[in-house]
Amino acid sequence: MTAPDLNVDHLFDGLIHGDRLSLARSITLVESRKNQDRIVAIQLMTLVDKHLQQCAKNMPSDQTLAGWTMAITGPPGVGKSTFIDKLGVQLVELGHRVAVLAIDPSSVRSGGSILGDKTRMHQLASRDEAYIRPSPSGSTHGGTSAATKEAIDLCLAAGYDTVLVETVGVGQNEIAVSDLVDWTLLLLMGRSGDDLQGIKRGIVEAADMVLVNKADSEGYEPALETQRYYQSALSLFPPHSLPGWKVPCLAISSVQEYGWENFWSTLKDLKALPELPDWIKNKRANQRVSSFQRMLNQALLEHWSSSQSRRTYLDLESDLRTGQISPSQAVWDRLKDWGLKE
Ligand SMILES: Nc1nc2c(ncn2[C@@H]2O[C@H](COP(=O)(O)OP(=O)(O)O)[C@@H](O)[C@H]2O)c(=O)[nH]1
Ligand SMILES: [Mg+2]
Repeated sequence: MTAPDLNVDHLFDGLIHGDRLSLARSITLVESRKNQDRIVAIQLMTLVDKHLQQCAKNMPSDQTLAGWTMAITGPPGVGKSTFIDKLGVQLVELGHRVAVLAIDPSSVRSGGSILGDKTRMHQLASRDEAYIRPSPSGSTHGGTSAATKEAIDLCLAAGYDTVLVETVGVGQNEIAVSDLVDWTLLLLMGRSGDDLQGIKRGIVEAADMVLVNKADSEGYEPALETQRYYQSALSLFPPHSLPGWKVPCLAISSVQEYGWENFWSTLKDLKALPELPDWIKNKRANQRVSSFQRMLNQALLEHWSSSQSRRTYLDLESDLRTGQISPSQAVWDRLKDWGLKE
């Protein structure tokens, strides 16, 4: 598919009427790095943005949680896909339409991202009310890319009221996924390490909820032990930005029933917090700003390093590496070249 073949209005129309092919095409479009695709993608995202804002305006105030987006992060093998499969099916049974964006570096490596995750999510994949999409090809190092936010918005516009993003959330150059979603859920498993399981403290701090998965059969005791450990570790963390919310750590099984009642009642407690609607509104507003900032950074860098000035750019990179120039001086010089500084 190339941009000239695309009619944006037609694509948008298909998208908001829930046509899966239009959604798939739209996501492919926003993932594309081609200039001509980007121009069409911007037109599409402008329509989508307006549409979503209109939907939000028409939403009764007790429905703040419609359009709920949640990241499920955690180390490979911890059970994210399995958890999402079970959660997704329950959400569908509650009447939700669920989209899953799976950004899984381990499956990217094996070259079979879609197969890997679709087989793990076979129950959800078989539901008409669900849409599962493997890792955006534009993502760097299997991490979260700028396109992920656009893909999330496209899913919302296509009528999926719940969007789940699966990612390891620990890549080096990636955007913190928690900056793209309403809610971040960190999945761990029992006793796979004495400390923070090799998980950087920052990842734990970004979590709004922690689950210790695989609390079944021989995994049960270790999971409970880890859950107790995290529960007390979390109590020493700075307070959560949502007033009244203490980041909980629950043990759960993604293959059995254990922990699910507790999980749903914790979500119910969350929804009952009077500050939640404002907190979400504020978070989304801030995310729009950080989204712009990220895109601006990326666009400037991409433009400069891929246009005629590429040679200069590469020379500068080499000067930076060898210490000929400091990063701050390099930025200043560039701004002067562009006429933005005297
Ligand atoms: N016993 C048990 N196994 C699980 C559970 N959740 C996932 N698994 C298994 O753990 C392995 C990795 O699961 P997967 O969902 O692919 O992990 P991901 O890499 O985090 O997405 C698979 O073999 C799953 O069947 C659980 O709650 N209990
Ligand atoms: Mg997975």
